[in-house]
Amino acid sequence: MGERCIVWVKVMLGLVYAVGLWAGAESRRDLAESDGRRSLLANGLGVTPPMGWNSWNHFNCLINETVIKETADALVSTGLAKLGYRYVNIDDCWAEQDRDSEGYLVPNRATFPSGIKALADYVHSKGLMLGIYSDAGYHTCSKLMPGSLGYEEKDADTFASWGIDYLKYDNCNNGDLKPMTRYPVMTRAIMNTGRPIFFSLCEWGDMHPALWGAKLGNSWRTTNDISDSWDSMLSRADQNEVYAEYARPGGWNDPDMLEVGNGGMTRDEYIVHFSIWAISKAPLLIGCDVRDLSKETFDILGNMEVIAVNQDSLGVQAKKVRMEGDLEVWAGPLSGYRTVVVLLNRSSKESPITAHWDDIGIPPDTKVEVRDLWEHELLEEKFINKLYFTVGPRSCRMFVLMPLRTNAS
Ligand SMILES: *[C@@H]1O[C@H](CO)[C@@H](O)[C@H](O)[C@H]1NC(C)=O
Ligand SMILES: CC(=O)N[C@H]1CO[C@H](CO)[C@@H](O)[C@@H]1O
Repeated sequence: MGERCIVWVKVMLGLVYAVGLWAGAESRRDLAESDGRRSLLANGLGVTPPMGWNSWNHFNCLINETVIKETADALVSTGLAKLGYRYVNIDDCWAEQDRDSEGYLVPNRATFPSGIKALADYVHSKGLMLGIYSDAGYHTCSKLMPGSLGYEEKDADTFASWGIDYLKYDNCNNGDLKPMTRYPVMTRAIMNTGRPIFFSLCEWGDMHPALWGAKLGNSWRTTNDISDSWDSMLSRADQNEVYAEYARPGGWNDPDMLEVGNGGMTRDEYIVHFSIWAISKAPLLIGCDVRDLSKETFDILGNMEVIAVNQDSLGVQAKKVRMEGDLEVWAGPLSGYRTVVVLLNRSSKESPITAHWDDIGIPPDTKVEVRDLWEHELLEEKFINKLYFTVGPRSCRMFVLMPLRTNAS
């Protein structure tokens, strides 16, 4: 075969390849438009995981407009707001037991006498945003207020008119109707208001919402409620990790809100909690009383370097890449060719843990420099192919690895 002929064959193959690529892209686009994978929810929110505070973990139903306002003040005065914690979210128990004669929700007259609109104005005046809570059922979980099932348009309109920025939508008292028949109705209602409202599906992971949540919400709970204990926290982390590949900008897995600062775990355990939530790209919703924040709690929740991992623009949830008994390596990619690694010792004895490049997705023989996100220092030592650290009992270490340019390249 002559050289010219070979050139022609190459050109033809190139053409076939290009046409194939084009056809592939077209058919993928057709598929996306025809099979309903397009989102009902196109609100542009949640490009990075939401950050803020929610009343439930600390206050349960013991809330009122004073505590919400004081929390907004405290988020600003502590500096947490500046670090990104901007949603102030009211959970269950904010409304009267009954709707008004026209079917509208009524803020609780005793605890929210000024109404929610006034509260939203106040929170907005602080540069923060206000979130509220309802339920895709007949009553909320406390049963102290109505749910939104059957009243989705009315309630969405109400929330929008008050200036609400975030809606957590729970799953209690649902009459055994499937989530897929209840949740999309509220998604549409919210979209119809024209106000961008972050929509948080609180379906507890019952029907694997990671598989369908991104069409309907900006985040979806993958687990039952967290409680303030090491075992509860780790089990939520584990259940949430299973769905890592479904998280992406605009839609996040939610292993429930933070317990950091509520007193049920040690400092090291809370550092594990915050580290795992951060690399899992979980919503970072503080659940303690920020009006009364210890230095220890602030140093955890306010760790800018860990927050930056959570808010990284790549938006890829980390995975558990190696387990040996209670020793685990969690890792995920960050923007700029960086990698974040958490070495986690779940046992009660100190132990060495090794992370290998082939487990954490770094090409072999890559030399990296390592930043310790809890010690806030760049390590002098450079690492090739693995890194190895001793990890305390029920503790973790957290690092960002940055590949170094070698002299050869
Ligand atoms: C408001 O709620 C907080 C927190 O539960 C409580 O300490 C305070 O007494 C309440 N204030 C009023 C006026 O009820
Ligand atoms: C030295 C030691 O026992 N450290 C522990 C940390 O985690 C794993 C899981 O049990 C244990 O194997 C190690 O024993």
